[in-house]
Amino acid sequence: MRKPIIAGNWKMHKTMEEAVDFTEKVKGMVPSSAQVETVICAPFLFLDRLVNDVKRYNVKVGAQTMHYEEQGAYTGEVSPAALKGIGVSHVILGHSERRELYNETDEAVNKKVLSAFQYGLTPIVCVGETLEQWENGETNEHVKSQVTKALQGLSEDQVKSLVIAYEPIWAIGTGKSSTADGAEEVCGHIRQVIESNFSKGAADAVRIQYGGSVKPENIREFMNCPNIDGALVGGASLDPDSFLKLLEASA
Ligand code: G2H
Repeated sequence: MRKPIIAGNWKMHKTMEEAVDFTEKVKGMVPSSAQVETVICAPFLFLDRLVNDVKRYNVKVGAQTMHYEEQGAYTGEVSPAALKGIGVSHVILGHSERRELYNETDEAVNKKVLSAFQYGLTPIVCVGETLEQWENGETNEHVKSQVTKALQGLSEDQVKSLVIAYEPIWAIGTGKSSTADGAEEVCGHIRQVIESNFSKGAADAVRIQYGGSVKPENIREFMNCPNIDGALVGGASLDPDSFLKLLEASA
């Protein structure tokens, strides 16, 4: 049995005051960690405060990206060691916005995934196709390539413990979500890729989230799919009531 995982991806939203207000409203209301794993992926600036505010309340805190080196002359970057040092547990890697807007390559994503494991962080590895690839029927091929490259060099145990987020780019922040059947088919394909690249054990254990315009009204459709183990949620994770509804629907 794979435990559902719901991760809020706040992207570049909220001030510190708003972040603290959010955690005040949700803490104490979050379902038990035995039912659902809850993660908030916030901008770097709020992480230290959030870790301290929510650590007793079944909520884990994640970053939205990181550098793969431990330290060095990389102006503006944040290292995995620094994240681990303040109690961050998860990190989103290879989000399509990072790939598109900041030229993050499959090779860089792979380096970051390897580095995250080195520092004890759980990667949430994002993959997904563009509208054009979807329309041309290239989804499976593209996603297979992204998964294969991102997980190169990992051990079977590492694959078992990570999270993959399937996010069709055309569904991100557009209000246009994939159908549950469509998402299920691609998530099943991702599991097959893991099985052929690693093992059946790894494929059965790895958790795969769907992401792209998930909201309280549609999350159950996705959570009912056998190959979907949770959601990576942007817009609908910003409001405390909406975030709590997403958790309730997944517990
Ligand atoms: C996809 C998702 C969160 P949204 O980027 O990663 O955002 O739920 O706003 O589509």
